[in-house]
Amino acid sequence: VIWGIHKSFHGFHTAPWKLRFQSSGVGAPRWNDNDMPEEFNFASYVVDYWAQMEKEGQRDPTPAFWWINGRGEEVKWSFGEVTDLTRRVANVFTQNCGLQQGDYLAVILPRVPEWWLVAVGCMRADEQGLKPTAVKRELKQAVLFSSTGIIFMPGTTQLKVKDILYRLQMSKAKGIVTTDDLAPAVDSVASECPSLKIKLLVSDHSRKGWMDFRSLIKSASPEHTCIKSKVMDPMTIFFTSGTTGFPRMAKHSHGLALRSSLPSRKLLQLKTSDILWCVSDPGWILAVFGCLLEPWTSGSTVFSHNLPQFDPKVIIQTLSEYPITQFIAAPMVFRMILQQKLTRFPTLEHCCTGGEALLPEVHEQWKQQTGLLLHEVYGQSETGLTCAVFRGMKMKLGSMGKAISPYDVQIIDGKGNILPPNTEGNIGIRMKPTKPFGLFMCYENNPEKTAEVECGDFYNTGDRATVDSDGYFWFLGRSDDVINASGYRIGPAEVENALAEHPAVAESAVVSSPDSTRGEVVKAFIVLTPQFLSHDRDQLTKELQEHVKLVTAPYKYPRKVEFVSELPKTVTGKIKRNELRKKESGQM
Ligand code: BCO
Repeated sequence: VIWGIHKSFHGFHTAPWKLRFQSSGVGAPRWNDNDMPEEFNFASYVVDYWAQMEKEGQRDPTPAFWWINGRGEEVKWSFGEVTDLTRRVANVFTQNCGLQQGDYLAVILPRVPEWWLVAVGCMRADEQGLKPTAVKRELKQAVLFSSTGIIFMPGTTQLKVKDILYRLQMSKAKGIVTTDDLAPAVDSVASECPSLKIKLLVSDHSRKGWMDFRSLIKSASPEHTCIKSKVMDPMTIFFTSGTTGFPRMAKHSHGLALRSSLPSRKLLQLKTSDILWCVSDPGWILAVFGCLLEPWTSGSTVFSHNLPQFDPKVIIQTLSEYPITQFIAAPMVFRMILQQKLTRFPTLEHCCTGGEALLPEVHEQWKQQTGLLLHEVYGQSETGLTCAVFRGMKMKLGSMGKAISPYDVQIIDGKGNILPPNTEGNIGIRMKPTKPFGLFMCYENNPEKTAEVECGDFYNTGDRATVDSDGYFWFLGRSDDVINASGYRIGPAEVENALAEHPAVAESAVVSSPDSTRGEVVKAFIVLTPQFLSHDRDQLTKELQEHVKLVTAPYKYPRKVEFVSELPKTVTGKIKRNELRKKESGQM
C-alpha cells in the first residue's frame, strides 16, 4: 500500500456518483484542430475538468488511475483524488521545497503512482498557489510573473551515475525525485551539481539529506490555485540522443498536452469507460502520451503495472486478468509476446505501437493470434506523435499512417523543398511561418543543434520515408548514425565513449545491425589495445558488455561485438559508420 492510499482511501468505490452520461460517452474535445487558445494547462483544463464531471455525476464511476505491482498492492484514484493529491504535490514543491516557476526538476521514477503526481503537480505549481486569487491578481500587477509551472524532466531508471550527473549539470536542475535504488547514485554526484538544492525520496524509508515525499504529500494543503500557463510556456524536457555527443534537452511547451485534446486526434477513440495500459518506461515521451495525456484527456482510466523487469508472461497474464480495453507498447513488446503461447484477451479492443518500425509480419501474426489489429504511431521526443494509423482508418500494411493535425508533415529534400509522392526524403514538419504547438521549442542551451535541425520552413526529423498519393507515410530509416533499437534512440558516441573507458578498447565504432528478434541492435566494432590482443574474445565480449551496462544506461549496451584490426576512415580521419552499417545490412 502506497502511503496508505489504496482502493478504500477516499472511498472511491463508495462515491455516490449519479450517472448522467452513458458509460460509452466519448470525452468531449473542447478545442478545434487549429485553435490555439492563449492559455492551457493540463492540470486545470483536463484533470480538474474531469474531477468536476465526476462531482456532477457526469462521468462513469471508473477510476482515473488504477495501479498494481504484482505483489498484491493496488492503488485506485478518482479524478477528484488526483486533483486533491496533485494540488498537495504542487504545494510540496512550492512551499516545502521552495521551487519556483520555471525551475527544473529531474524525475527518475519507475512506474510508481508518484510519477503521475509529480508530472501533474509540476504542471500546476504556482508559488502563489496557496494565496487567494484576488491577492494573486494584485501581486501579478506588481511583479511580472512567469506563467509556467515547474518543468519536469523524466528519465529512465536505467540511468547510471554518469548519466544522472550529466542531466543534473546540463539542466542546472534545482531538484530531483527518485527512489531508494538511485538515491546513492545521486548522492555520489550531488557535490558536483551546485544548482541541486532539493532531493525528494519516494520510499517507505527515510534517507539522510532527502525529503520524504510521501509524508510531505500527506501533510500538505489540498488548496492550490493552478498556474495560468500560456500554451507556449515550457512544461517538460526530454533528453534525446543525437549523432554526436551526449543527449540533448528537447524542451516542450504546454502545447504538447493541448495536442491530445484535438478532435482530429481521435487516434484511439477513447471513451470514459476505456482502460488504457501503456507499458512504456516513464522516462520516455511515449509514457507521457500513453500513460498520462491521451487517456486523461478523454476521461479514461490509466492502468499501470509496476513491472520491475520486463516479462512477456506477466504482460499476457495482466491483459487476460484485468479489464484492459486498450494497450500501447513498443513493437519489440508485441514481438516478445508473440513468442509466448497466447490466448485471446477477453476485454482488449485496440492496440497501438510506436517507438520503432513495425514489421508487417508482426502485425499479421498479432492479428492471427489475437484477432486484433496493430495500429502504428510515429513520433520523436522532439515532435510527440506525428503520424498514426487512427482507429477505424483504412490500414495499409507497412505504413505508419497519416500526419496528425496540426502538423503539416511533408517529405523534404536537404534544402527543405517538398518532394513529390513516392520519392524518398526526410520527414519534415512545417514550422514556418508558424511553429505548430506540440513541436518542441528548442534544444535547451543549444542554439547550434536547434539550428541544425531546421531545414527551410521545416523541422527535419532526420528520419527517411516516402509518402504516397493518399497521404500515407512509409518509414525507411535514419538519415544519420542514430540507432533505433527496441524503441530506444541511441547515439553511437554515447556507447563509444563508454567503451573508450575500458582499457581493452583502443577505438570503436558503433552502428545499428539488423536482428531477427529485436529488429535492430547496437553493434560495436572494436580495435583492441595491444595488451588485450591475446585475450579470449568471447570472454572479452561479455566483459565489455557488462562494462557498458555499468557506466551508462544498460539499454545501450552492444548486443553484438566484432573485433577488427582497424576501422574504415575518411582521409580526414572520420570513421565511416555508413560503410559499417552497409556491411551489417548486407549491402557490401
Ligand atoms: O538483454 P539483457 O537481459 O542482457 O539486458 C537488458 C536488461 O536486463 C539490462 N538492465 C535493465 N536495467 C538494468 C539492467 N542491467 C543493469 N542494471 C539495470 N538497472 O540491460 C538490458 C536493457 O535492455 P532493454 O531495456 O531493451 O531490456 P529488455 O528487458 O529486453 O526490454 C525489452 C523492452 C521491449 C521492454 C524494452 O526494450 C523497451 O521498453 N523498449 C521500448 C522503449 C520505448 O518505450 N521507446 C519509446 C520511446 S518514445 C518514442 O520513440 C516516441 C514514439 C511516439
